[in-house]
Amino acid sequence: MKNREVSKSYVRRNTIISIGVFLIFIFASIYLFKKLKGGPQENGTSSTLRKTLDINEKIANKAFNPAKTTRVFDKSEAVQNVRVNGYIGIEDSPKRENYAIQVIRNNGDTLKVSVDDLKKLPKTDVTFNFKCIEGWSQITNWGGVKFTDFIKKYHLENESALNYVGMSTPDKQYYVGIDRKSMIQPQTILAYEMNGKTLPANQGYPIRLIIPVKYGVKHLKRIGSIYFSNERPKDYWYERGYDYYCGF
Ligand SMILES: Nc1nc2c(c(=O)[nH]1)N[C@H]1C(S)=C(S)[C@@H](COP(=O)(O)O)O[C@H]1N2
Ligand SMILES: [Mo]
Repeated sequence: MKNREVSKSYVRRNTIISIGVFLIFIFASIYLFKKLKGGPQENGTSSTLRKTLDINEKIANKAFNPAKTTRVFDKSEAVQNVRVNGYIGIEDSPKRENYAIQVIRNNGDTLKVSVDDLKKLPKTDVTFNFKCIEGWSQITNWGGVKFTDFIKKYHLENESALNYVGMSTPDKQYYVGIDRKSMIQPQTILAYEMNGKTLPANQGYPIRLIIPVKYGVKHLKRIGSIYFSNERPKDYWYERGYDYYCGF
């Protein structure tokens, strides 16, 4: 094989190009880093990242098919020692006699739904892999009322036609906003049981949200109020820099 003759000018040109590309890369990285760090902020993170998350949400939400169910497991596969994570808004224990979910109708009226009211509706249960954005997951079992059955029973069809559902704890310390399609997915339940027993206080007694198409953050423990809106309801972790959508 003939050795290739490499001219000095060829080497020089290539060296300059290499250094040039390297410098452009470095400066672009610094620029991007500065833009993300020092640039405008929106709900606890940079506007640039926020825009990306919002675009992801639009795509995910378009593609989301509420008829498609999350993988379920046999009840026997559910863990017995269910991890407890997050105590915001559930530090004191409520008196069950006084407890009722306040549902705000579109006309401003408030509907009060007690645990006993909910228990009169058909009961379903779901065993699925509960995932937290902190990086853990576990198979858990929950029993309660399908959100769609709740809508039907209380004639909230007009309300649930709006784009979002907002929920908060009775003391308003923890709150979530969830897109309509995820809420009407058939595995979304207002849960009052875990592993066939009354919900423990630290797991949202008397009623919590279980929404298998979302990460743990959206499974609000101890629902105090529910409202419907075309605008995004406020969301505790969104305000602190997390994704609004939090779905898979
Ligand atoms: N009221 C309330 N609900 C909450 C939280 C919270 O801090 N307060 N944390 C959320 C988070 S981040 C997770 S992962 C799940 C944990 O549910 P678990 O304690 O039943 O495992 O609850 C969610 N619901
Ligand atoms: Mo979480």
